[in-house]
Amino acid sequence: MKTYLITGGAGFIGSNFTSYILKKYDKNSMIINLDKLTYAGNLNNLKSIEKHTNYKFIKGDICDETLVDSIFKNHTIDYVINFAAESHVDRSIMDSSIFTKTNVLGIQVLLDKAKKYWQSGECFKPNKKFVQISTDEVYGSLDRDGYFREETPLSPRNPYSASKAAADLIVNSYYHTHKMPINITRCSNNYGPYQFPEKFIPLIINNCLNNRKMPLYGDGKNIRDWIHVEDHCRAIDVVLSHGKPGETYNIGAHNEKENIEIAKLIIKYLNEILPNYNYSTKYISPDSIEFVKDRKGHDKRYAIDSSKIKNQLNWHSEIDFNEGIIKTLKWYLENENWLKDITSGEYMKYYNSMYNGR
Ligand code: NAD
Ligand code: TDX
Repeated sequence: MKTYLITGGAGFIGSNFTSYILKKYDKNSMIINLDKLTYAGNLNNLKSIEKHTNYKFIKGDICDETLVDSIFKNHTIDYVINFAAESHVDRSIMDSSIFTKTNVLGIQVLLDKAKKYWQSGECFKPNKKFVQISTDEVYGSLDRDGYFREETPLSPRNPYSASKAAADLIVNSYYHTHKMPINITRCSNNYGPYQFPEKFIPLIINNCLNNRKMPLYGDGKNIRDWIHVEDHCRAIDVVLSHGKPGETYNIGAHNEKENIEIAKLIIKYLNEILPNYNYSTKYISPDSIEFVKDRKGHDKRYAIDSSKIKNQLNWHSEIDFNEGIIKTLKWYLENENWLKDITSGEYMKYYNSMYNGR
């Protein structure tokens, strides 16, 4: 029986991971989900497991030392997996203060409390693990060639990725200084169910369904390397149980695509499947694509070399990109209420301030 402290478990990846672990290990896992429920946190992501006897939700901030201390005091935590973060680059360009607070100060609080309760003399108790969920963005931006490897120097270029890189350095320092059993994972762009529609793929799906244009920043030729969230969750599980303390693992599925390719693919697949659904929109025109003002400092290309986790931990991605996208489109079409709930009110304020007249 392992007790997991999952932070940010009501967000996109954290909720997928929580459900994945409970489904896989069931009564052999106990999950405590600590989440502040920011605009991105949504308890509806966890409806299928909320009544599970081995699941407990705590609303709170990872920066709250008293609260985090009490969680460690009252439970024997085996694993900490930190998903909690401010995660959207565009928001960090508008205002970066909360990014530094949550992503940098928050990790220090979590590390200090884990250290306090896990350390016994000079050593750590056996079988504990602290995994920091980082991102490929910490490596900066690639041109046409090359891949991010674990040894690639950190060179973050926007306030979000800078805060994630700062956290990585702090996490690594706890390994080198205290021998704390940490791992860092750096994954590429995720897609899949429950992703908040400020991110590119759910945003353009939601726009299509609401007869809005698909905004492509700049010339639409920036490249991201996509992975289905389920493949990411499996990789984190493998790192938790088999990752060597102190090591960083890149996670990716070799799906490098220009943003415009993704937009065209989504139009193609939506036009194939929409007639089977009860939506007033039945056809998405290729003219739905609209080029808008570029993101400031827009990173050109991300591409992950994940041979380390493949060779050392025997993980590889399993979900084919085209199949994963179709599955994701169907999920959004079948979960109209989930999408409607989070795209009224505050979301439209954000959307209008970002995109109107862009
Ligand atoms: P998300 O924005 O969907 O979810 C973040 C969650 O953290 C939300 O539930 C939010 O309420 C919670 N949270 C925010 N601040 C908090 C705080 N101070 N205390 C407690 N909870 C707080 O993000 P996501 O896309 O699921 O990303 C999860 C993690 O994975 C992040 O650390 C992100 O940097 C990393 N990551 C994301 C991607 C991606 O493509 N989405 C890729 C690689 C790495
Ligand atoms: O409206 C849009 N139009 C557009 O062209 C949006 C929201 C995005 N884009 C572009 C920008 C990027 O090139 O699409 C690409 C993907 O954008 P995002 O979904 O905002 O992701 P990105 O900036 O690549 O960062 C993501 O991957 C790394 C996650 O948001 C991070 O949390 C993760 O660490």
